[in-house]
Amino acid sequence: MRRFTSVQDLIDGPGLDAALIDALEFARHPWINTELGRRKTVGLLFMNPSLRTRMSTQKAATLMGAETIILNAGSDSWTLETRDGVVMDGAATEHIKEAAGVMGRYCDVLGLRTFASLTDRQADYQEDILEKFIRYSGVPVVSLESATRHPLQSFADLITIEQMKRVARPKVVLTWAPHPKALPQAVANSFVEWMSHANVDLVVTHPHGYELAPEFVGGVTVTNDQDSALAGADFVYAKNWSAYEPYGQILSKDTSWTITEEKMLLTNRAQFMHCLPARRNMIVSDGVLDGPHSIVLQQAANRVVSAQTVLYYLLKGLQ
Ligand code: AN0
Ligand code: CP
Repeated sequence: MRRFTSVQDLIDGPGLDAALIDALEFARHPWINTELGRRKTVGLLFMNPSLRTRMSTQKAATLMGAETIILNAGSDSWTLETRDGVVMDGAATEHIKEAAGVMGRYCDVLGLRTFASLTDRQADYQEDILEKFIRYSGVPVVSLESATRHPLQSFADLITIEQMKRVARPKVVLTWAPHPKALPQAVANSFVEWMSHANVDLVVTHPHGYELAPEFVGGVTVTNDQDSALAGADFVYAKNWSAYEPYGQILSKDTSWTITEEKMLLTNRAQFMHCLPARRNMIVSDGVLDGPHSIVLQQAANRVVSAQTVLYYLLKGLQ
């Protein structure tokens, strides 16, 4: 495998079923393959904040025996220009072209976090920055959340559902929930994309106006009635996202969409999921997040597993 930017890279590489089997094996035995990354360097470039992605990917690299170098663009490295052909007379000091090229000289595998601008939909949905980073670095790249997807998160979510499901084909509900700031669609897009390839019944629910991009939700069951979506759910995955049209806008902060204990009573004793960070009592009530059906920490733990499995394939590809 030469890159990991969406579920398609696993489908075209080892296959999704094989990747899930390998992931479950890494979850049980994290230290079984510490030689593959020996004398290899994994570089991680963050253009946005992170807790889980940063720590779990570093830990995953350590489990594979690799060194890591982590840079936060704009704070511990230079601010980066990403547009082509511009006169760099503004805040940005270095172009992503050189920055990626230089990092590719130091590192065998690179990770990049680059959130959606939420202003230029075309650039975001073409994955302009991620694609430039891939092109100019010359080494295998793993997405640490790009403008339209968060595949390491979705892979961890799939692993978690596989570990926790009580029926062969669970009902999984992705529900929009309110948030005070405009957030990307990446986590939701990606979750839908991965669940569409999984053995689950997926239902997406959101208020009017929060329709996700057609290339992600085409063929998926979508309803604006949250209560009917929650009926019989085995997993409830809450997430906020801003509108796709008008792009990046907040259309609602309606807290009747917050996941509460009352809402969870509509489900089939569903397990609660969120990628974190989560705003308490906006996205989800304290009672649900602190309650016995919350599996958010297991999801976070599985971020190590998804990153380890992906690094395993990328490092194998270097041999
Ligand atoms: C980001 C998002 O929604 O894409 C990262 C989630 C993993 N969340 C926030 O910025 C709060
Ligand atoms: N879930 C997730 O990606 O968290 P961070 O933004 O903290 O990395």
